Amino acid sequence: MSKFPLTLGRFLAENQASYRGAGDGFPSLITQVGLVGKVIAQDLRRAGLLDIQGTTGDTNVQGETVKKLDAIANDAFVNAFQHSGSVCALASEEMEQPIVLPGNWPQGRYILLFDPLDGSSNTDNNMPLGAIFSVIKHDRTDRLPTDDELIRRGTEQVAAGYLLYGSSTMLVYTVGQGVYGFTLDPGIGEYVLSHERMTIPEKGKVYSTNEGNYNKWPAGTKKYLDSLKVIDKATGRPYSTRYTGCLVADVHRLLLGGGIYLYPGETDKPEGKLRLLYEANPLAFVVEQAGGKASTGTSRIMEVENPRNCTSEYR
Ligand code: AFP
Repeated sequence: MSKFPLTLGRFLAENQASYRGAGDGFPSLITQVGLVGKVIAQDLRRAGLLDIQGTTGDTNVQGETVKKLDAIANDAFVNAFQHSGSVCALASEEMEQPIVLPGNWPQGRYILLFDPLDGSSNTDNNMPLGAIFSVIKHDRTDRLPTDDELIRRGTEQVAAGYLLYGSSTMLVYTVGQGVYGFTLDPGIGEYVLSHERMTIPEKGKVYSTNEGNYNKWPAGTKKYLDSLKVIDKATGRPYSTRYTGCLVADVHRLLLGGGIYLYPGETDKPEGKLRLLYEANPLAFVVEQAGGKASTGTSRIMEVENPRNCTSEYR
């Protein structure tokens, strides 16, 4: 007889201690994230048959071409959350300005920052995609958050995680008490606990990076990368390369099998590509909670002071 599935809803009901740090509103918030995942996964399963591939013709605030699926996924998050009563503000990699909910709308104490569709260069080739979310709290009840209050250090996150649209759809999150992974069972339309307390193996065999940029990297980065390819049985080298172009998928592989992901700064672009608020901070929280390390190369990602000069782009 098959085991009765431990659904996300039942897991949250039975394990209140597992989200206490994030507060009582967390089950409702994570359920909404899961709903977005179901809606988008359904579209992705039929992507080649629907008019949802290709670009919208617009450029986003990061200066990148907007894919139709970027816009669809962003709308899904906004629609799921703006009347949910879970949040008071939303900020997305795809939106020029954050949405601070009008005072007379249902309000929650959370602020949700998200990358609605991670790895969008994969949209037209049936490759993995993801979404990343970061949750911070707005503790004042007398007024809504200002734009400045949306930009915090990673250590202030109360929850973070991702949706992975791969051969199956997964919802993975942490509230600072370990990392939990749920797989969407399409037969019953529920997320079922599949990965309890995900822990990164101490030693991995894979590095994941866009090595096409090698000649743009500073000498130290090149040297490090070269060292991963040295043949040395004692230290388990050389590493293998695996790179999907979807950060969520590459980080998920590392959570399960260990290894290294890097998107180095370039000589002419030392800050690199990954966005601190929408990508690096939330995944750093997950990685640390799974026993790994997340570094800028010189310091802990989650301790990077969110520089005010990032706000024009909401990086
Ligand atoms: P998008 O979400 O804008 O597609 O960016 C994806 C991403 O930030 C991350 O998911 C990938 O690891 C990385 O960019 C891929 O960038 P390259 O195409 O430059 O390798």
